[in-house]
Order: sequence, then C-alpha cells, then structure tokens
Amino acid sequence: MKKTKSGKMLRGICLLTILLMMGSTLPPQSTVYATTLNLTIQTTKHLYDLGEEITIHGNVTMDDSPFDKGLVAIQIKDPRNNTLFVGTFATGENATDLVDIYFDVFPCDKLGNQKLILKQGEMLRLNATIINNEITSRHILLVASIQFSNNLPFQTFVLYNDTINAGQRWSCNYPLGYIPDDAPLGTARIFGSILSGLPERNGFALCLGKINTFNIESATLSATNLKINSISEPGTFNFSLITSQNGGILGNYTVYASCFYPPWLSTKQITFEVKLFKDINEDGIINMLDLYVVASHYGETPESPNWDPRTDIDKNNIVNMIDLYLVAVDYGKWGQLP
Ligand SMILES: [Ca+2]
Ligand SMILES: [Ca+2]
Repeated sequence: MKKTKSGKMLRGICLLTILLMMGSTLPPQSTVYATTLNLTIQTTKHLYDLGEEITIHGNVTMDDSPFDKGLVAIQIKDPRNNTLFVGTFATGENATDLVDIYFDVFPCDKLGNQKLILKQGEMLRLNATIINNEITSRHILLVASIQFSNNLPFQTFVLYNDTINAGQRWSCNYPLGYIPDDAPLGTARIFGSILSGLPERNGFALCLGKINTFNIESATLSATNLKINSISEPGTFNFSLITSQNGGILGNYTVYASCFYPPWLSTKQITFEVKLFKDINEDGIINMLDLYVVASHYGETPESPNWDPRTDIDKNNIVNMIDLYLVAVDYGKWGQLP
C-alpha cells in the first residue's frame, strides 16, 4: 500500500514538473488572452432596385463571443458623397454610455416645447441639448438623422461639432427646413447620436443612441401605423432604409460602421448599388419608351436574331405580356444618375 502511495506521489510530482515546464514555455499571458473586438457588417444583397428596402445588419464579438455591450455607429453616404444617415445602435441590453454626457434631440415649436405632430409642408425645428457631466472637456459631434415612416431617410444634420467643456450645457432651437408636401404620413423617427467623429473618419459612438418619434399628418388624414425595428439577438444590430422611387440617387452607396469599446476600435466599410431595374433604355425613368422597347421585341426568344436580354424582365427566355406588365407596374419611377 505504502509503495503504491509513494508511487502515485512520484507520478504526481513528475506530472506537476511537466506542467510547470510546459507553463514556462507558454507565451506571455497578454498574448494568450488577447481580447479582440470584431465588428462585421453586411447588406442582404449587393444590388437593389430603386425603392426596394435595404437592410444593413451585422454583429460585434469580443473574443469570438457575441458582445452585448457594443455601440455601433453607422454612416451611410449616397453616390454623390452626401451623408444620408447617421445612427447609433446598441448590440444588447448591456450597452451603456462610454462617457457621462447627456443629450436629447426632438422636434419643437418656437419656444422649444416638444412637438409630437407635424403637418406636411410645416417647418421642422429641432430642440437639441447636450450636458457634459465629465470632469474633462471633449470634442464631440451631435448628429440627428430623420427617417420617414416608410424607412426613407429624410435628412441628416450635424447640430454640434465642437469641444464641450466639463460641466458645460449647450442647447439650440433651430429651424432646419420644411417637411416635404409629399412626405410619407405616419411615425417618423429622429436618430440622435453623440460621436467622437463621423464613422467615415474612424469616429465612433460615445453614448447610446436616442430615438424620438413624431407623427407626420396631412390636413385631412391622421397618422398611420408605427414601425419599430425588431429587437435583435444580443451582439447584433440591424437597420433598414429605402431609396425614393421619385428621384432617388442611382449608383453606389457606402456604409461606414465603427464600434469602440475601450481600448479597442473596430471599423468596417461596405458598399451596395441601387439601380432602376426596368429602365431598359437607361435614361433614369420608366415610361412609354421602355414599354416600347419591350413591345418591339414581343414574342422573341434567345434564338431570335434581335434578342435583347434586357427586355426579358422575368428571365424566362421569352418576351411576352408578363414582361410588359412588369415594366408597366413601375411606370413613372425615376432615379437620378450619380
Ligand atoms: Ca427609361
Ligand atoms: Ca419574360
């Protein structure tokens, strides 16, 4: 018994020595346990028809696990290099402000009181407030993006782009422009973001995003249904937008995204393209000319001498009533060439 016991002990010591030796050959702990913050972003497709809903989604991981404390800043630029949208998305319930800065932004009247209802054609004023509760001053950007009820981005405003001192309170009440006469009715959203800079320049979100809503009404009709983004899985985010079927810009759009969680910064950039699918003669509008081109190839198949694949809209290898119908349903849609 005694022999077996000491034998066990000996084996134990040997094992311990081997483990210690192995330990001494391991790289330093900081390398083994290096933490990595990784942001991914994608669109559901690369090519969209004008007016089609575009969904941008992504995830944030820390050491390959879903990260539910992320603040993801997104910036979307149109083919003319104008910023269409800026927003801050949390990747989970544990996301918190990275700095102690209070802010809010909402539509208001001349006195600064919040307005919950605006009429088509009415002046949009925004009331914005920033309070720096930190003990240090900081350069920040306050950006507000407005999106109509149908997910069409309206405008993006940089309301503050300066240093805000420790303890400083800043507020404004700006008239920013008119709600278009043909603005979609229903619940519009204002996305407020406090950023270190724009994502296209590696700026990132410093605070949780703020979303305030208001109703756009016409003189005769009342508000319609509310559209709220579905709640995502922890570690993920998503955002949907559309382009206007009446003058949306055709071409390549760029999405910049960033996520900062001290001390790690992860940034990504992707593009998607918007085309006017049934604009056969590529003049930016779907009208009689496009119907005429399809009609002039009526009945043709790939074996026909004048076969034009652009006229076979549904790609079933014959130009017929269905192709004419598919062009006709988009009659009047138009986009601007970049
Ligand atoms: Ca056309
Ligand atoms: Ca066809």
